[in-house]
Amino acid sequence: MTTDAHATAPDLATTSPFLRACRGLEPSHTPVWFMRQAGRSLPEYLAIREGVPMLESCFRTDMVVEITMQPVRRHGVDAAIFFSDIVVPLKAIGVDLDIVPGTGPVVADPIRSEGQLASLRDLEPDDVTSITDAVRGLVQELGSTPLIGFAGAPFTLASYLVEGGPSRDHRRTKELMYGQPDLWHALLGRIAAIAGQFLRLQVEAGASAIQLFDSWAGALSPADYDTYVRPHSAAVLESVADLDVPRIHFGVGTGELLTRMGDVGADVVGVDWRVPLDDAIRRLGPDKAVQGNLDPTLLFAPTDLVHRRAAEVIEAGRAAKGHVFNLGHGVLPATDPDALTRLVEFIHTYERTA
Ligand code: 1CP
Repeated sequence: MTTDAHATAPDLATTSPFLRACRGLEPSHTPVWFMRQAGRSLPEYLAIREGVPMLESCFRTDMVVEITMQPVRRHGVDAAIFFSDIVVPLKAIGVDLDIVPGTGPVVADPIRSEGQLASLRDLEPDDVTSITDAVRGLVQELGSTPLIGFAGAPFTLASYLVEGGPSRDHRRTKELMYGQPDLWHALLGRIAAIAGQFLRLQVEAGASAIQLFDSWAGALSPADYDTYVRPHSAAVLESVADLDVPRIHFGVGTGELLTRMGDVGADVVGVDWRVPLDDAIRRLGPDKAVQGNLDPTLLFAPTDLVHRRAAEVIEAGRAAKGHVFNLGHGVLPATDPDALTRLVEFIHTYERTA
Protein backbone atom coordinates (compact mmCIF):
# COMPACT_ATOMS: atom_id res chain seq x y z
CA MET A 1 0.00 0.00 0.00
CA THR A 2 1.31 3.42 -0.91
CA THR A 3 1.61 6.29 1.52
CA ASP A 4 1.50 8.91 -1.24
CA ALA A 5 -2.05 10.25 -1.11
CA HIS A 6 -1.89 11.36 -4.71
CA ALA A 7 -0.63 8.08 -6.16
CA THR A 8 -4.17 6.83 -6.76
CA ALA A 9 -5.62 10.19 -7.81
CA PRO A 10 -5.38 9.86 -11.63
CA ASP A 11 -7.11 6.50 -11.41
CA LEU A 12 -9.94 7.86 -9.25
CA ALA A 13 -10.48 10.77 -11.62
CA THR A 14 -11.28 8.37 -14.44
CA THR A 15 -13.21 5.72 -12.49
CA SER A 16 -15.25 7.62 -9.90
CA PRO A 17 -18.81 8.42 -11.12
CA PHE A 18 -18.79 11.49 -8.84
CA LEU A 19 -15.55 12.92 -10.23
CA ARG A 20 -16.57 12.08 -13.81
CA ALA A 21 -19.89 13.92 -13.45
CA CYS A 22 -18.11 16.93 -11.90
CA ARG A 23 -15.87 17.09 -14.97
CA GLY A 24 -18.70 16.61 -17.47
CA LEU A 25 -17.71 13.05 -18.39
CA GLU A 26 -20.35 10.33 -18.68
CA PRO A 27 -20.55 8.43 -15.35
CA SER A 28 -21.58 4.74 -15.06
CA HIS A 29 -24.55 5.87 -12.94
CA THR A 30 -25.83 9.18 -11.55
CA PRO A 31 -23.57 9.80 -8.55
CA VAL A 32 -25.08 10.82 -5.22
CA TRP A 33 -23.92 12.13 -1.86
CA PHE A 34 -25.76 14.21 0.74
CA MET A 35 -24.77 17.46 2.39
CA ARG A 36 -24.61 16.74 6.15
CA GLN A 37 -24.62 13.01 5.45
CA ALA A 38 -22.37 12.59 8.49
CA GLY A 39 -24.25 13.76 11.53
CA ARG A 40 -27.26 13.54 13.70
CA SER A 41 -29.46 11.44 11.42
CA LEU A 42 -27.18 8.48 12.20
CA PRO A 43 -27.44 6.62 15.54
CA GLU A 44 -23.78 5.56 15.18
CA TYR A 45 -22.86 9.29 14.97
CA LEU A 46 -24.83 10.13 18.12
CA ALA A 47 -23.12 7.20 19.89
CA ILE A 48 -19.54 8.20 19.03
CA ARG A 49 -20.20 11.90 19.82
CA GLU A 50 -21.63 11.08 23.27
CA GLY A 51 -19.85 13.39 25.75
CA VAL A 52 -17.46 14.86 23.15
CA PRO A 53 -18.03 18.53 22.23
CA MET A 54 -18.48 19.19 18.49
CA LEU A 55 -15.28 21.21 18.01
CA GLU A 56 -13.19 18.74 19.99
CA SER A 57 -14.43 15.95 17.72
CA CYS A 58 -13.33 17.96 14.64
CA PHE A 59 -9.73 18.03 15.92
CA ARG A 60 -9.58 14.33 16.88
CA THR A 61 -8.14 12.40 13.94
CA ASP A 62 -9.72 9.07 14.91
CA MET A 63 -13.19 10.60 15.28
CA VAL A 64 -13.00 12.56 12.03
CA VAL A 65 -12.06 9.38 10.15
CA GLU A 66 -14.78 7.27 11.78
CA ILE A 67 -17.58 9.85 11.43
CA THR A 68 -16.70 10.57 7.78
CA MET A 69 -16.81 6.83 7.03
CA GLN A 70 -20.16 6.18 8.72
CA PRO A 71 -22.50 7.38 5.91
CA VAL A 72 -20.25 5.84 3.23
CA ARG A 73 -20.55 2.40 4.87
CA ARG A 74 -24.24 2.73 5.60
CA HIS A 75 -25.61 4.33 2.43
CA GLY A 76 -23.03 3.47 -0.25
CA VAL A 77 -22.84 7.11 -1.40
CA ASP A 78 -20.45 8.01 -4.24
CA ALA A 79 -18.42 10.54 -2.25
CA ALA A 80 -17.43 11.19 1.35
CA ILE A 81 -17.54 14.70 2.80
CA PHE A 82 -14.88 15.40 5.32
CA PHE A 83 -16.35 15.66 8.85
CA SER A 84 -15.52 19.13 10.13
CA ASP A 85 -17.22 22.52 10.26
CA ILE A 86 -16.79 25.81 8.44
CA VAL A 87 -15.53 27.49 11.65
CA VAL A 88 -12.76 24.91 12.27
CA PRO A 89 -9.97 26.86 10.48
CA LEU A 90 -10.92 29.95 12.53
CA LYS A 91 -10.68 27.93 15.74
CA ALA A 92 -7.33 26.56 14.50
CA ILE A 93 -5.82 30.07 14.28
CA GLY A 94 -7.03 30.90 17.78
CA VAL A 95 -10.36 32.71 17.30
CA ASP A 96 -12.34 32.28 20.53
CA LEU A 97 -15.44 30.45 19.34
CA ASP A 98 -17.53 27.40 20.13
CA ILE A 99 -20.23 25.33 18.44
CA VAL A 100 -23.13 25.41 20.87
CA PRO A 101 -25.56 22.46 20.73
CA GLY A 102 -28.91 23.56 19.34
CA THR A 103 -27.50 26.94 18.21
CA GLY A 104 -24.44 26.60 16.01
CA PRO A 105 -21.19 28.60 15.94
CA VAL A 106 -20.87 31.32 18.60
CA VAL A 107 -17.95 33.81 18.53
CA ALA A 108 -16.90 35.29 21.91
CA ASP A 109 -15.60 38.61 20.59
CA PRO A 110 -17.44 39.50 17.36
CA ILE A 111 -15.32 41.40 14.82
CA ARG A 112 -16.56 44.94 14.24
CA SER A 113 -13.43 47.10 14.22
CA GLU A 114 -10.17 47.30 12.32
CA GLY A 115 -8.02 46.49 15.37
CA GLN A 116 -9.67 43.08 15.64
CA LEU A 117 -8.53 41.98 12.17
CA ALA A 118 -5.12 41.09 13.60
CA SER A 119 -6.73 38.04 15.23
CA LEU A 120 -7.31 36.63 11.73
CA ARG A 121 -3.76 35.54 10.93
CA ASP A 122 -2.92 33.15 8.10
CA LEU A 123 -3.62 29.46 8.60
CA GLU A 124 -0.38 27.44 8.79
CA PRO A 125 -0.09 23.68 8.10
CA ASP A 126 0.94 23.10 11.73
CA ASP A 127 -2.39 24.51 12.94
CA VAL A 128 -4.33 21.62 11.44
CA THR A 129 -2.04 18.56 11.54
CA SER A 130 -4.72 16.44 13.25
CA ILE A 131 -7.03 17.33 10.37
CA THR A 132 -4.62 16.68 7.51
CA ASP A 133 -3.68 13.39 9.23
CA ALA A 134 -7.38 12.50 9.12
CA VAL A 135 -7.55 13.33 5.40
CA ARG A 136 -4.57 11.04 4.72
CA GLY A 137 -6.09 8.23 6.79
CA LEU A 138 -9.43 8.63 5.07
CA VAL A 139 -8.04 8.53 1.56
CA GLN A 140 -6.47 5.16 2.39
CA GLU A 141 -9.63 3.81 3.98
CA LEU A 142 -12.01 5.14 1.31
CA GLY A 143 -10.18 3.44 -1.58
CA SER A 144 -12.31 4.02 -4.69
CA THR A 145 -14.65 6.54 -3.01
CA PRO A 146 -13.43 10.13 -3.38
CA LEU A 147 -13.20 12.55 -0.46
CA ILE A 148 -14.63 16.08 -0.71
CA GLY A 149 -12.81 18.74 1.28
CA PHE A 150 -14.67 21.94 2.12
CA ALA A 151 -14.52 25.45 3.53
CA GLY A 152 -16.94 28.23 4.34
CA ALA A 153 -17.02 31.11 1.84
CA PRO A 154 -16.03 34.62 2.94
CA PHE A 155 -19.57 36.04 3.26
CA THR A 156 -20.95 33.12 5.28
CA LEU A 157 -17.92 33.03 7.61
CA ALA A 158 -18.00 36.82 7.97
CA SER A 159 -21.62 36.57 9.05
CA TYR A 160 -20.68 34.36 12.03
CA LEU A 161 -17.63 36.50 12.88
CA VAL A 162 -19.51 39.81 12.76
CA GLU A 163 -22.84 38.73 14.25
CA GLY A 164 -21.20 36.55 16.90
CA GLY A 165 -23.56 33.68 16.05
CA PRO A 166 -26.33 32.54 13.71
CA SER A 167 -28.48 35.35 12.34
CA ARG A 168 -31.74 35.45 10.43
CA ASP A 169 -31.31 38.82 8.71
CA HIS A 170 -27.50 39.34 8.86
CA ARG A 171 -28.21 42.87 10.05
CA ARG A 172 -24.86 43.61 11.73
CA THR A 173 -22.97 41.99 8.88
CA LYS A 174 -24.65 44.26 6.33
CA GLU A 175 -24.27 47.25 8.63
CA LEU A 176 -20.50 46.75 8.52
CA MET A 177 -20.57 45.95 4.80
CA TYR A 178 -22.44 49.14 3.86
CA GLY A 179 -21.00 51.43 6.56
CA GLN A 180 -17.32 50.46 6.59
CA PRO A 181 -16.55 49.08 3.13
CA ASP A 182 -12.76 49.30 3.61
CA LEU A 183 -12.93 47.24 6.79
CA TRP A 184 -15.39 44.86 5.09
CA HIS A 185 -13.04 44.18 2.17
CA ALA A 186 -10.08 43.78 4.50
CA LEU A 187 -12.09 41.30 6.61
CA LEU A 188 -13.25 39.26 3.62
CA GLY A 189 -9.73 39.30 2.21
CA ARG A 190 -8.39 37.80 5.46
CA ILE A 191 -11.12 35.14 5.50
CA ALA A 192 -10.55 34.30 1.82
CA ALA A 193 -6.85 33.65 2.52
CA ILE A 194 -7.71 31.34 5.44
CA ALA A 195 -10.45 29.46 3.55
CA GLY A 196 -8.22 29.04 0.49
CA GLN A 197 -5.38 27.67 2.59
CA PHE A 198 -7.75 25.27 4.41
CA LEU A 199 -8.92 23.91 1.05
CA ARG A 200 -5.36 23.64 -0.25
CA LEU A 201 -4.19 21.66 2.79
CA GLN A 202 -7.08 19.22 2.42
CA VAL A 203 -6.36 18.64 -1.28
CA GLU A 204 -2.62 18.30 -0.71
CA ALA A 205 -3.42 15.61 1.89
CA GLY A 206 -5.52 13.73 -0.67
CA ALA A 207 -9.04 15.19 -1.04
CA SER A 208 -10.19 14.82 -4.68
CA ALA A 209 -12.74 17.66 -4.86
CA ILE A 210 -13.65 20.72 -2.84
CA GLN A 211 -16.91 22.43 -1.95
CA LEU A 212 -17.08 26.09 -0.98
CA PHE A 213 -20.20 26.66 1.15
CA ASP A 214 -21.69 30.15 0.86
CA SER A 215 -24.78 29.04 2.72
CA TRP A 216 -26.07 32.53 3.53
CA ALA A 217 -25.21 34.36 0.26
CA GLY A 218 -28.90 34.16 -0.65
CA ALA A 219 -29.41 37.07 1.76
CA LEU A 220 -27.72 39.37 -0.78
CA SER A 221 -29.05 41.17 -3.86
CA PRO A 222 -27.12 40.45 -7.07
CA ALA A 223 -25.67 44.00 -7.05
CA ASP A 224 -24.44 43.70 -3.45
CA TYR A 225 -23.06 40.25 -4.19
CA ASP A 226 -21.03 41.75 -7.06
CA THR A 227 -19.73 44.68 -5.02
CA TYR A 228 -19.05 43.12 -1.66
CA VAL A 229 -18.65 39.37 -2.04
CA ARG A 230 -17.85 38.19 -5.55
CA PRO A 231 -14.14 39.21 -5.64
CA HIS A 232 -13.47 37.39 -2.39
CA SER A 233 -15.25 34.15 -3.33
CA ALA A 234 -13.42 34.30 -6.67
CA ALA A 235 -10.10 34.69 -4.82
CA VAL A 236 -10.75 31.52 -2.78
CA LEU A 237 -11.60 29.42 -5.84
CA GLU A 238 -8.75 30.92 -7.87
CA SER A 239 -6.30 30.10 -5.08
CA VAL A 240 -6.95 26.37 -5.57
CA ALA A 241 -7.31 26.41 -9.37
CA ASP A 242 -3.79 25.00 -9.83
CA LEU A 243 -4.67 21.87 -7.82
CA ASP A 244 -6.83 20.53 -10.66
CA VAL A 245 -9.67 19.18 -8.51
CA PRO A 246 -13.37 19.91 -9.22
CA ARG A 247 -14.59 22.99 -7.36
CA ILE A 248 -18.21 22.94 -6.18
CA HIS A 249 -19.89 26.14 -5.00
CA PHE A 250 -23.17 26.07 -3.07
CA GLY A 251 -25.52 28.49 -1.33
CA VAL A 252 -29.10 28.46 -0.05
CA GLY A 253 -31.78 30.63 -1.68
CA THR A 254 -29.31 31.65 -4.37
CA GLY A 255 -31.54 31.26 -7.46
CA GLU A 256 -30.90 34.86 -8.48
CA LEU A 257 -27.14 34.46 -7.88
CA LEU A 258 -26.58 31.16 -9.68
CA THR A 259 -24.77 32.48 -12.74
CA ARG A 260 -22.57 34.66 -10.54
CA MET A 261 -21.72 31.71 -8.30
CA GLY A 262 -20.67 29.82 -11.41
CA ASP A 263 -18.67 32.78 -12.70
CA VAL A 264 -16.53 33.06 -9.56
CA GLY A 265 -14.69 29.93 -10.66
CA ALA A 266 -16.87 26.94 -9.88
CA ASP A 267 -16.87 23.80 -12.03
CA VAL A 268 -20.05 22.56 -10.33
CA VAL A 269 -22.81 24.79 -8.96
CA GLY A 270 -24.94 23.49 -6.09
CA VAL A 271 -28.64 24.27 -6.50
CA ASP A 272 -31.12 24.41 -3.63
CA TRP A 273 -34.61 22.95 -4.05
CA ARG A 274 -36.39 26.26 -4.63
CA VAL A 275 -35.13 26.49 -8.21
CA PRO A 276 -36.28 23.77 -10.64
CA LEU A 277 -33.12 22.02 -11.79
CA ASP A 278 -33.90 22.55 -15.50
CA ASP A 279 -34.22 26.32 -14.87
CA ALA A 280 -30.92 26.32 -13.00
CA ILE A 281 -29.23 24.51 -15.89
CA ARG A 282 -30.61 27.01 -18.41
CA ARG A 283 -29.33 29.89 -16.28
CA LEU A 284 -25.88 28.35 -15.88
CA GLY A 285 -25.36 27.42 -19.52
CA PRO A 286 -23.44 24.52 -21.07
CA ASP A 287 -20.13 24.93 -19.24
CA LYS A 288 -21.20 24.11 -15.67
CA ALA A 289 -22.05 20.84 -14.00
CA VAL A 290 -24.78 21.00 -11.36
CA GLN A 291 -25.36 19.41 -7.97
CA GLY A 292 -28.72 18.96 -6.28
CA ASN A 293 -31.52 19.40 -5.60
CA LEU A 294 -34.19 17.31 -3.82
CA ASP A 295 -35.98 19.12 -0.98
CA PRO A 296 -34.51 17.59 2.24
CA THR A 297 -38.01 17.42 3.77
CA LEU A 298 -39.13 15.07 0.96
CA LEU A 299 -37.34 12.34 2.89
CA PHE A 300 -40.28 12.46 5.28
CA ALA A 301 -42.72 11.71 2.41
CA PRO A 302 -43.95 8.27 1.26
CA THR A 303 -41.23 6.31 -0.58
CA ASP A 304 -43.05 6.28 -3.93
CA LEU A 305 -43.27 10.08 -3.91
CA VAL A 306 -39.57 10.37 -2.98
CA HIS A 307 -38.71 8.11 -5.90
CA ARG A 308 -40.93 10.00 -8.33
CA ARG A 309 -39.38 13.33 -7.38
CA ALA A 310 -35.86 11.86 -7.44
CA ALA A 311 -36.52 10.54 -10.96
CA GLU A 312 -37.60 14.05 -12.01
CA VAL A 313 -34.35 15.47 -10.65
CA ILE A 314 -32.30 12.82 -12.49
CA GLU A 315 -34.15 13.45 -15.75
CA ALA A 316 -33.76 17.24 -15.45
CA GLY A 317 -30.06 16.79 -14.66
CA ARG A 318 -29.42 15.16 -18.04
CA ALA A 319 -29.48 18.59 -19.73
CA ALA A 320 -26.42 19.71 -17.74
CA LYS A 321 -22.78 19.21 -18.58
CA GLY A 322 -22.74 16.88 -15.56
CA HIS A 323 -25.08 16.16 -12.66
CA VAL A 324 -24.30 15.07 -9.11
CA PHE A 325 -27.45 14.13 -7.20
CA ASN A 326 -27.76 15.73 -3.77
CA LEU A 327 -30.36 17.33 -1.55
CA GLY A 328 -31.05 21.05 -1.92
CA HIS A 329 -29.49 21.58 1.55
CA GLY A 330 -28.30 19.39 4.41
CA VAL A 331 -29.91 16.22 5.76
CA LEU A 332 -32.27 17.18 8.59
CA PRO A 333 -31.32 15.55 11.92
CA ALA A 334 -34.73 13.82 12.24
CA THR A 335 -34.37 12.06 8.86
CA ASP A 336 -34.78 8.27 8.92
CA PRO A 337 -31.37 6.98 7.76
CA ASP A 338 -33.08 4.07 5.97
CA ALA A 339 -34.86 6.60 3.75
CA LEU A 340 -31.44 7.88 2.66
CA THR A 341 -30.16 4.36 1.98
CA ARG A 342 -33.29 3.58 -0.10
CA LEU A 343 -32.81 6.80 -2.06
CA VAL A 344 -29.19 5.92 -2.90
CA GLU A 345 -30.31 2.46 -4.07
CA PHE A 346 -33.05 4.00 -6.20
CA ILE A 347 -30.67 6.47 -7.86
CA HIS A 348 -28.03 3.81 -8.52
CA THR A 349 -30.49 1.43 -10.15
CA TYR A 350 -32.69 3.99 -11.93
CA GLU A 351 -33.21 2.94 -15.53
CA ARG A 352 -31.83 5.38 -18.02
CA THR A 353 -34.74 6.48 -20.19
CA ALA A 354 -32.80 8.95 -22.33
O1 1CP B 1 -23.28 18.34 17.65
C1 1CP B 1 -23.54 18.33 16.45
O2 1CP B 1 -23.75 17.28 15.83
C2 1CP B 1 -23.59 19.69 15.84
C3 1CP B 1 -24.22 19.78 14.50
C4 1CP B 1 -23.18 20.08 13.45
C5 1CP B 1 -22.59 19.16 12.55
C6 1CP B 1 -22.82 17.67 12.46
C7 1CP B 1 -22.63 21.35 13.18
C8 1CP B 1 -22.92 22.61 13.92
N1 1CP B 1 -21.72 21.21 12.14
C9 1CP B 1 -21.67 19.90 11.73
C10 1CP B 1 -20.80 19.32 10.68
C11 1CP B 1 -20.70 20.02 9.39
N2 1CP B 1 -20.88 21.36 9.21
C12 1CP B 1 -20.32 19.45 8.16
C13 1CP B 1 -19.78 18.03 7.93
C14 1CP B 1 -20.72 16.91 7.90
C15 1CP B 1 -21.43 16.53 6.64
O3 1CP B 1 -21.77 17.38 5.79
O4 1CP B 1 -21.67 15.34 6.47
C16 1CP B 1 -20.35 20.46 7.20
C17 1CP B 1 -20.09 20.33 5.72
C18 1CP B 1 -20.69 21.65 7.87
C19 1CP B 1 -20.73 22.96 7.22
C20 1CP B 1 -21.45 24.07 7.86
N3 1CP B 1 -21.45 24.45 9.17
C21 1CP B 1 -22.17 25.04 7.13
C22 1CP B 1 -22.30 25.04 5.63
C23 1CP B 1 -23.26 23.99 5.17
C24 1CP B 1 -24.70 24.24 5.44
O5 1CP B 1 -25.33 23.37 6.05
O6 1CP B 1 -25.22 25.29 5.02
C25 1CP B 1 -22.68 25.98 8.01
C26 1CP B 1 -23.53 27.19 7.70
C27 1CP B 1 -22.23 25.60 9.32
C28 1CP B 1 -22.47 26.32 10.59
C29 1CP B 1 -23.11 25.40 11.56
N4 1CP B 1 -22.44 24.45 12.27
C30 1CP B 1 -23.30 23.76 13.06
C31 1CP B 1 -24.60 24.29 12.86
C32 1CP B 1 -25.85 23.84 13.57
C33 1CP B 1 -24.47 25.33 11.91
C34 1CP B 1 -25.59 26.20 11.32
C35 1CP B 1 -26.06 27.21 12.31
C36 1CP B 1 -26.89 28.32 11.68
O7 1CP B 1 -28.06 28.07 11.36
O8 1CP B 1 -26.33 29.42 11.49
